[in-house]
Amino acid sequence: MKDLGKEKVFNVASELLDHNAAVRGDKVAVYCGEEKATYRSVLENVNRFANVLKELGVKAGDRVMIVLPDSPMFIYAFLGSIKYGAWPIPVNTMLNEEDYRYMLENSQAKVLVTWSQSKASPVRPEHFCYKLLDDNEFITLMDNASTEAEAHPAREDDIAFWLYSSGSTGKPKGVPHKHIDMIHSADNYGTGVLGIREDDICFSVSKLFFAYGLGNGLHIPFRHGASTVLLSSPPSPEAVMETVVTFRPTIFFGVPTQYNSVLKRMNGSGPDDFRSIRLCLSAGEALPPEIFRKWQEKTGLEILDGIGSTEALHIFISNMAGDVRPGTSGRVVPGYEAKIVDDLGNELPPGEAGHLVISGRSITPGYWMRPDDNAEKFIPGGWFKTGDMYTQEDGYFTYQGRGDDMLKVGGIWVSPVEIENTLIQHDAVNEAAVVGHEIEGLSKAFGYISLNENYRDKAADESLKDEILQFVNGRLPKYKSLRSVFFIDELPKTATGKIQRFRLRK
Ligand code: 3UK
Repeated sequence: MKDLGKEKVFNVASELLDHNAAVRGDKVAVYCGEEKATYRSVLENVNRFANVLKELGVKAGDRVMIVLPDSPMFIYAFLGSIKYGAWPIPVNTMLNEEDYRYMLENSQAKVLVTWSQSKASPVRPEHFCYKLLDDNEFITLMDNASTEAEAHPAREDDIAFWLYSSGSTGKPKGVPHKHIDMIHSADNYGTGVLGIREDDICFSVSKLFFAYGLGNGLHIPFRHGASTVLLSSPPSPEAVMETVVTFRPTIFFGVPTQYNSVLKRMNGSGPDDFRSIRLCLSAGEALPPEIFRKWQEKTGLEILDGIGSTEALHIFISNMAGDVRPGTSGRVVPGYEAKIVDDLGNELPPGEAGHLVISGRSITPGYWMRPDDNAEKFIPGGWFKTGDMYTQEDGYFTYQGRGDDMLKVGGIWVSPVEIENTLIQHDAVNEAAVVGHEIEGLSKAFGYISLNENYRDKAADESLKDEILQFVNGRLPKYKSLRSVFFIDELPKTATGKIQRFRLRK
């Protein structure tokens, strides 16, 4: 049966901007340092960006990779690409050249928007046409472009943008999202959990290149005519506190590690600094009850923990204001369904741990060119397997751990394999396995190492441990750094020779 509603022209960039520009054009949509952008000027700059793509000969469906700090330009490039019908792909700004090369190749991006000093900037794959640098002639192109543009006549279920998500093989997977996905998550979570209103000011410590940050800092506030505060610099606790005091946000989003580091710097400051905030949200990894308690003690505010994913675009299970069960991820967000199943897909009774599967309209139609992953993760009947183990009681869902070996550190996926591969580059290292252990309730990466023959007598040597730590941490981005290493005689393995990381976790 044909759903005529879905045949309607629907471009989410227009959906998020046209009405706002018409009814609240002079309202500040984006605060960023000294810069303020009204809804009207956001629309104009989004149109300029769309026109720049047109001038470059970019076609609808071409990929536009965005490696930019949180800034108004990020939003112009992102929504401008969508308006034009190209597919923007915001990517983590903290990666190294090789990561960018992989994603540029994998996505066959035609355009890269970044700045000259970024590690993405030197990459030049063959297919690639244009590099737009936020610190040179690109600015002139923007200045000279028209402030009016026609929206690409997309449909609700057409692809609008991609994100990248790390997989268990360690190679990031392209996650396409549809035009309607942003509206769906902004309505479900924005209304159902945040109760967001026009006069709210959102501040997301998590950056826009995460699905979490993108919703918090862009499509949720824009969908509801609210405002967003962007912090371009890395979110040190000092910068976070200063941003809160300067811009007086009403809704505050972070991952548990960020709450923890703000808590540790909060000496002297107290409820007063946070008095503008009416809601605090957390996602990315489970929020330890201890952090919930300390935060409430210091600020008087509850933190609402919720689980989301890149594939679902945003949060699908969450605690609600006035109904928090610390240590749980809360209840299903209206608009989604969730159940816990055994290995065969049978639903389990309350209290039993199993695989969390979800359904809802904002879920990706499938990974880009990953048929095996798609076959594994998308279950007939419209269910998506999150890869997480959960229990459920009285409708409250509790996280039990990952079904695979990926680590979440600071809310970001870290592949053990990548760190292991760096570890074994050290002369002393024979084999290595990396697992997460909890420190004060938060997951950190630890390395287990068997030493090469000629280093075996150094097994008790603390300075060798330090040397290896410095070696590996100096070669990887900071968020992938190891907390410490342990020497063991031999790594636990299966009969087929696969490292059994779960045995080291215990
Ligand atoms: C884990 C959690 C326990 C879980 C995300 C909010 O984190 C996000 O997306 P990712 O694709 O990772 C998804 C995975 O992260 N996770 C996330 N939140 C929680 N585990 N408690 C939580 N509250 O393993 C999940 O499968 O990076 C979070 C909104 C959008 C997002 N993309």
